[in-house]
Amino acid sequence: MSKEADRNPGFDTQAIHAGWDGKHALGALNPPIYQTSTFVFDSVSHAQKVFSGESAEYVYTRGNNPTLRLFEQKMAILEKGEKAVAFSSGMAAISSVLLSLLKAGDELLTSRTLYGSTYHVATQLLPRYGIRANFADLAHPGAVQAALTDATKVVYLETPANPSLELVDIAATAEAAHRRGAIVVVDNTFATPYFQNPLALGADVVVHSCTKYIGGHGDALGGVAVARDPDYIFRLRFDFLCDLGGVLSPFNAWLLLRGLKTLGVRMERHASNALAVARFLAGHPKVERVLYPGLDEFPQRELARRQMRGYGGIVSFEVKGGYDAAVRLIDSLQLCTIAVSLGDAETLVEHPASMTHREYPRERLAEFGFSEALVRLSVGLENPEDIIADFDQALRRI
Ligand code: LCS
Repeated sequence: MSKEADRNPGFDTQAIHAGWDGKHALGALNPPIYQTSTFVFDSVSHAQKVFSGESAEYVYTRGNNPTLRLFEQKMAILEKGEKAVAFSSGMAAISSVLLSLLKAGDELLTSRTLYGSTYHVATQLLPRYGIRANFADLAHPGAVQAALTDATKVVYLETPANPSLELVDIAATAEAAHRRGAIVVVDNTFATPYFQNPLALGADVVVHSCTKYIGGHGDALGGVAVARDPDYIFRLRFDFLCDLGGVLSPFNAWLLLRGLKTLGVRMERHASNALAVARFLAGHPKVERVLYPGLDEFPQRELARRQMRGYGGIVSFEVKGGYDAAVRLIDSLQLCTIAVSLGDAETLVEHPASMTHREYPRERLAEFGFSEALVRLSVGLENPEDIIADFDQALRRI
């Protein structure tokens, strides 16, 4: 903020102003893109001061860069954490966080529905390093307590989950995990900090795919981890990001900063459009069930109200007629676009069992909270009546 405020500024004000006053950039309204790989020293003794940590200046963009730092500061504020570290993608953030918190012999406890690549990390990558992943229905109260073992060091969850939209009670999970000395990591990609702050509910680390709503325009990959403990973020940056090398580019940090300015207004519109589409689908005779935390009939409606301030832009639904009907419906859409990713201005539609979640064993999808009839919809910013009209015509074709 450019001036000391005696009251806490609101979310949108912070998203626009926090960390930036333009004074150091010739008065520019927008921050510059520090498009540089390295930083210059006056002398070896100057370099020694920076390398020893005596002076907090920049060395090399793999360690930090002013454009990235501004993005990290904003994300830490918006997520109600102390510090953040940016990554080149959501997966770079997630894999680095998991590798930083687990070692051979440890166990990861995770919710049964996860984004496909995160599921792959848990089931394929971590076991190669002697780390076991246990899956449980963490949406079920009491499940976390029953599934925790002495070896569980991390409880990892998505809420709402991709693609089932199942919720996990963050506060209750954190309480149970902390009692057994485990750390809780929450992927907050679907809700965004505009609608949910897991750290304020007791989680230890929040991760995001910033590729989605944070950027908001489908033009940049990025990720971030935010924590309450600044020492953890320091270690994550220097012991993992710097060595594994999944660094965000300055240009993408700038695009994400631009996206953050409109996150609040975009999320309001994504959510109101999603509710309108979800209500239309819920009333349609060819639709079996609709999953959207903002619908009154959503099975975890009370939890949604308790831990979220709004319900986001993702709607999943099952059509009557299974796989064939789902595929025919998707192929019949004219305005809505068939694509993975989510959180963009365009309404994006995909078939998780064939696309993002094809790693999941087909015959056991029900165990993971979805089915081959499931269609996932990232409701965009178009006029809602046009999105609904497209689904109306496509549903007529099945
Ligand atoms: N977490 C969630 C909840 C996600 O949905 C994704 C990507 C990631 C993490 C990974 O982020 P990335 O590395 O792509 O920035 N989800 C995608 C999806 O559902 N379709 O395409 C990508």
